[in-house]
Amino acid sequence: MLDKRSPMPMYYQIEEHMKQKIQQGEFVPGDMIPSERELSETYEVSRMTVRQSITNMVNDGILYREKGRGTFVAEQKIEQTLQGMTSFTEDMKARGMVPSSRLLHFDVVPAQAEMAEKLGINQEEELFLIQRIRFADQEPMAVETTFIPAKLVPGLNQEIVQGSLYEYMEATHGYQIGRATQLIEATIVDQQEAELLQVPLSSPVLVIERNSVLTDGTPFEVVKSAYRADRYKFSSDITRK
Ligand code: 16G
Repeated sequence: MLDKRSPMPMYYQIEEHMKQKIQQGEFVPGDMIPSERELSETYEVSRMTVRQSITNMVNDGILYREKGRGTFVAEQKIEQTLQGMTSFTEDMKARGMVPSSRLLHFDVVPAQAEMAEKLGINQEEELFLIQRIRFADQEPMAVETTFIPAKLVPGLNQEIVQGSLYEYMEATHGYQIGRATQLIEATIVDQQEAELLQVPLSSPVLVIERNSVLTDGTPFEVVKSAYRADRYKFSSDITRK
């Protein structure tokens, strides 16, 4: 199974072999993988080598350990492209997953200096502040905080934002959503986010801040979405000029 003469380290070859098994569906999410002892017999390597492979795969989020129970295959991460300006609802539907939201906040607040500048409005103008947990197939994926100038979407209410905001803006208001600037940053969850996302304290999240404008150039939203880093990875296609 492993090529002992290869310059590729044994632990690396084991990782590749196990990843292949996961990819081929031989191991599915939730399956317990064999014990260190069993794996060291199967691969004919020391337990220390096996331990190194497993630790790497745990750190990469491919496997997870449960104290006193064993090591299991994690859910595969969702790969989200950074091309195209889609909504959470569209992204999940395109994957055959069912999107839903839990509303944490729905308030009208006066714009502070930073938001006023980003949204091209005056300070103290009203903003909708919407905070939602976004679920895919009932699993929490992200905490999302959205600011929208209230004058753009006068009829917005709690019920609407349980569904798709983009659909509402386009279908009800006839707005043409144009483009956005995005910034991605890694952070770790605080206690509240850990509870909302159902992840251990200090888990990593990837925060995307999106500043969006309509096709006529009107800024319409500033959104911060904190995606679970154990469930998400982002990809983009790039071209060398
Ligand atoms: C996505 C967008 C967010 C937008 C939301 C609308 C990113 C990083 N963010 O989460 O800016 O407000 O979709 O979703 O993709 P909705 O139409 O389902 O409410």
